Amino acid sequence: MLLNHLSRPNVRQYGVEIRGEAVVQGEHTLYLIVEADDEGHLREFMKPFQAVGSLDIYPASTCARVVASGGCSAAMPVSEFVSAGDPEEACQKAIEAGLIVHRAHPLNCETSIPALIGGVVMPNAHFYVRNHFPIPILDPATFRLTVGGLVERPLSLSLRDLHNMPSQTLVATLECAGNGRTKFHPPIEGEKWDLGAVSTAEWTGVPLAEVLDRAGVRTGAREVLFRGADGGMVDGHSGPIRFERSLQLGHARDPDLLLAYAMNGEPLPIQHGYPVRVVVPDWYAVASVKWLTEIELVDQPFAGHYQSDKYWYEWERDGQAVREPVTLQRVRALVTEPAPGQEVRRGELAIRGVAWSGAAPIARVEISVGGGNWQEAHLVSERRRHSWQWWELISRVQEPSVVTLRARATDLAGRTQPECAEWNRLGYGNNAIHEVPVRIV
Ligand SMILES: Nc1nc2c(c(=O)[nH]1)N[C@H]1C(S)=C(S)[C@@H](COP(=O)(O)O)O[C@H]1N2
Ligand SMILES: [Mo]
Repeated sequence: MLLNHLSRPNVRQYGVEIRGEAVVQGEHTLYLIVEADDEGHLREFMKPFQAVGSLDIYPASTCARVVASGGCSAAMPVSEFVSAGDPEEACQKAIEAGLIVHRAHPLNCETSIPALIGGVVMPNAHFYVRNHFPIPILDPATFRLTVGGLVERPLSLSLRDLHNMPSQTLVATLECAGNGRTKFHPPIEGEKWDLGAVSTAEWTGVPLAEVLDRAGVRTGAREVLFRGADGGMVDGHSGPIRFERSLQLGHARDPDLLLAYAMNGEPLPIQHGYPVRVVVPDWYAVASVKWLTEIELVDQPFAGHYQSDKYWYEWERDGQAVREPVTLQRVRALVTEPAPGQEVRRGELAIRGVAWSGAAPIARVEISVGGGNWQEAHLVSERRRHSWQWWELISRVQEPSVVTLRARATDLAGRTQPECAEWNRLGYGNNAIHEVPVRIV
């Protein structure tokens, strides 16, 4: 029915013209570039697609014809920028989506490990959420991202300005530095993350480097400071603070850093930073500032709360305090299948999971079944620079018993997972080898 609908004569009847078509291999997604003089005609034409799945319509500003004619004359519908969700509903939705909610105010919830099974990316509804303050509500019509400090040309960018700039899309894994915190002994204060404070999405936005170029960085600038719209009171500060983080200028110019306004092809959901967030691939996600409203070029190392009081590994070694900032994601593998405690039948046993590392792509994942030798798993998904990697191993188990499955990842930089991660005061970066007990019946 849909193929007939797409036939040229039928398309013409709707007063629209198809300029391009694409399907994504392995996904049930069809992209069309459609020209129409009227949005109503276009929506009418697209209706049958809505009956079989979800439909998104975006104005195309980069289509060759539109560019040649001097840009799209029709105003972009503001609904285009409207985020999915309301902060009041975010918690309820998280529960409905099966996220494990640790705290409702501010909302903090993790992805359940079985929900990680299957996709290259996590659907937005299943993506873990880490907030330090209440979710701010930003009005898309009046929203401005300002770029100031040591720049030649201070900027004040509307959402439309950002959408009209060159865009880039990349798949990146975000992981909270506190992921796995509850596995440390003795226990540590802070959000009680198990292992699901990690997810992967396809992010679309403006390369940060584009915006820096447009503003013109002045000599003397050393760091780029990102300020979120959220804030509040924290221990050790007499007045309210904002959520702020900085990056060294050299790192900020990395072409893969994005000011993202879309997540898995949808406007950024409100809990993930609507309307714009930073995405810093490979780094623990604290660097990926949500609800971004200000960028400032500064000449001094930034020393705000989330930069210098938190997000440091702190150890005591030989009576000496030692500290190191939290930066790249440590190498780690998770077993997503079978689930802990699951009963599995004797015979063939499929073990699957994900693995990622901020320093380099995954080189190998090894599995040990019931304390046996390490066996190399097969890396299944496409290897993408900033995304987790799927792996699987088909093993055999003969005797009814309880066995422990262990998965250990190694990256191309030669980093591998420890048996036990070094305890640190704030409980970051616990990438100890994941162990999953299963019952063979
Ligand atoms: N503005 C702002 N940005 C923020 C945070 C925050 O509380 N406020 N939390 C950070 C932390 S610690 C993490 S782990 C990620 C979580 O991103 P997510 O909620 O989209 O998964 O956002 C980061 N960016
Ligand atoms: Mo985090």
